[in-house]
Amino acid sequence: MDRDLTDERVYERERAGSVTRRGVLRLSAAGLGLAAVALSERPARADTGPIVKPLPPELFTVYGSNAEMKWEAMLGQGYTTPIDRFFVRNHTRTPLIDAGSWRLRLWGTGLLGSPTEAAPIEFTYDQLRGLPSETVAAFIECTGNGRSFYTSQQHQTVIGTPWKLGAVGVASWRGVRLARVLERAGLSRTAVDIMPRGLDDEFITGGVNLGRVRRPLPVAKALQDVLVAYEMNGEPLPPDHGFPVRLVVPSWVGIASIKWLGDIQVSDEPLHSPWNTQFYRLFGPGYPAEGSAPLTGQVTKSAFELPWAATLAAGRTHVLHGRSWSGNGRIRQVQISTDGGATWHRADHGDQRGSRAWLRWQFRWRPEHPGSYVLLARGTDEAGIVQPDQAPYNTLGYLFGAVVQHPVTVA
Ligand SMILES: Nc1nc2c(c(=O)[nH]1)N[C@H]1C(S)=C(S)[C@@H](COP(=O)(O)O)O[C@H]1N2
Ligand SMILES: [Mo]
Repeated sequence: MDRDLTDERVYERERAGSVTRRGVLRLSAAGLGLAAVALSERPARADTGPIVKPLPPELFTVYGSNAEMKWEAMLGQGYTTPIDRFFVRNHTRTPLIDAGSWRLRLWGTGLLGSPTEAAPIEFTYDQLRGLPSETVAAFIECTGNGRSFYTSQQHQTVIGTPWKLGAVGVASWRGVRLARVLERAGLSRTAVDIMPRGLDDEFITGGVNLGRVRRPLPVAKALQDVLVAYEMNGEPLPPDHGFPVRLVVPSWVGIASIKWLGDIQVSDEPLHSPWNTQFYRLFGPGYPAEGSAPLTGQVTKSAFELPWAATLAAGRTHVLHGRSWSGNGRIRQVQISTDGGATWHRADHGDQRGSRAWLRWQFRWRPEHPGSYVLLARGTDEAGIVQPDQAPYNTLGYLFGAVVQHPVTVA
């Protein structure tokens, strides 16, 4: 595989090269102005690497500060992804935060009285936990999930972590509605954008400090279904997934779900950060120089709960398991092909738990003859979107929604 694709730092340097001079000035000014809040809240941590939890090779493939789940690790599991195998995507490293001294701070011109960053409205961890809670099953998926297939299936060069399909997981998230927190903080009717920001280290790339990870979210989405989450699968959020509190922005690109949430700027004007200007847009032929509009919803995808590549016995019936999901809502149907797409058969499935998670399915397959096979799974979502054969090319390799060709040896 191309060297650029396996090295996250090369990826970041490449992207930094495309920042305009004006962009750099604006961004570093923002980075400086916003840098000071978090430091006192973060105790020093032992240098255990960018991710805290164990990353055994039977569960994960590791790329620097990121780790993707191996899909065979979902075989025999329940509806949600257990925490021990949920993928991790860190721009820098997992911070260890003390929930007792932690505060969620809200400020900006979109709140009544325009509280400033220096004198924000604050919530403690216990105050948030004391508000009425809600639990939602939702996937979080990296925008670049499936990126490596641009190269292996479409012979295109893309920049970024070469994920297969494992940069996705579904958890049962519990927390308080962001709408309720904004209401309590005094949301003004003139507010248009919010900018949640993490307490992890500032992100430095190509010698440019882009400040702490933050990405604007329109108020309309913030009020719709976003959760300020403090529990994952019934446990307090683990450090790698955002302890003490993260946003869960259902159905949207993973970057929206800011971990280690420290503050939220609420603004009566549109907000910008590198995470909605430089990154998380579509760039390349057919797109304007500044890229597409900022990305929002995820595309439809399907994955088999099989090793990559898998080996199966000839002359026996195998029950193939898998899952399909879509940013557009529920999955209506899943079709399987074992002959390279010449014929398609409906997979069996039950009901999907909610419209923001995934559908589990199975398909019985009896390969009679030894040899090399390619398995295909193709989902159709409730918007009628059928996974295509080709994903539209973009240089950063986002939103790979084409049918993935899963290699299997029958022996
Ligand atoms: N503060 C902060 N939030 C973040 C990130 C980060 O590096 N820092 N990564 C984002 C990206 S790109 C993704 S895909 C998801 C990954 O969530 P997970 O690590 O819990 O799977 O978190 C998002 N939230
Ligand atoms: Mo991501």
